[in-house]
Amino acid sequence: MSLNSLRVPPGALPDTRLTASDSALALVSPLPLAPASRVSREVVVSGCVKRRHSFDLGALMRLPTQLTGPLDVVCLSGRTVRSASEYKGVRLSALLDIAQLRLPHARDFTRAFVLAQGADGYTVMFSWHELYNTPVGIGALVIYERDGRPLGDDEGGIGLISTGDLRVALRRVRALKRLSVHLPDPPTR
Ligand SMILES: Nc1nc2c(c(=O)[nH]1)N[C@H]1C(S)=C(S)[C@@H](COP(=O)(O)O)O[C@H]1N2
Ligand SMILES: [Mo]
Repeated sequence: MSLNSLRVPPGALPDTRLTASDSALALVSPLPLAPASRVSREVVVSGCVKRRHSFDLGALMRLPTQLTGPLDVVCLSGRTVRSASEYKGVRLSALLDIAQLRLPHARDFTRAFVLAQGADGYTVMFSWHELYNTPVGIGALVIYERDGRPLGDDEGGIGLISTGDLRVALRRVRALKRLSVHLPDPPTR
């Protein structure tokens, strides 16, 4: 299936971010404060993990860093949202390793997946296999710096990126708040 055949219908594109209540708020709020729904200073790892874990900026910076190198952030439409020379962060799998997956039965991992959610509810999925068994996992990063500067409130603070994706903008989650590990029931016959 080609990327184009995967395109969602016009109007369903996740490009529009201002909700009606956000714009109403903008009218009454004279200060350019970043609303809580648009910025993250902490990521919580929850779900099927042994220890629910919270990582703030300091905790992320103490972990082994990964750099992306030059990167075009391209949306589903093909539009380049931005070009960055470098993002800095830590591997998503490193955070999961610290929280430790709680998967009771042998081979449960083969169907486990992780949902990564932004402060506005925007959610993307990674399978265990993508993260631990394909090159995608190497480039799936929780990021906190772009081009040598901390990700500002206007960029959502702590975020997520997946450099191995064809259209990087989609799993570039701004204001990453939560990583939840899930184990679906296997289908029954
Ligand atoms: N939290 C969050 N992240 C998101 C989105 C969103 O709606 N919410 N939209 C995605 C899409 S479709 C695009 S094109 C890019 C836009 O990137 P930008 O915010 O750097 O312009 O953010 C991606 N990450
Ligand atoms: Mo987009």
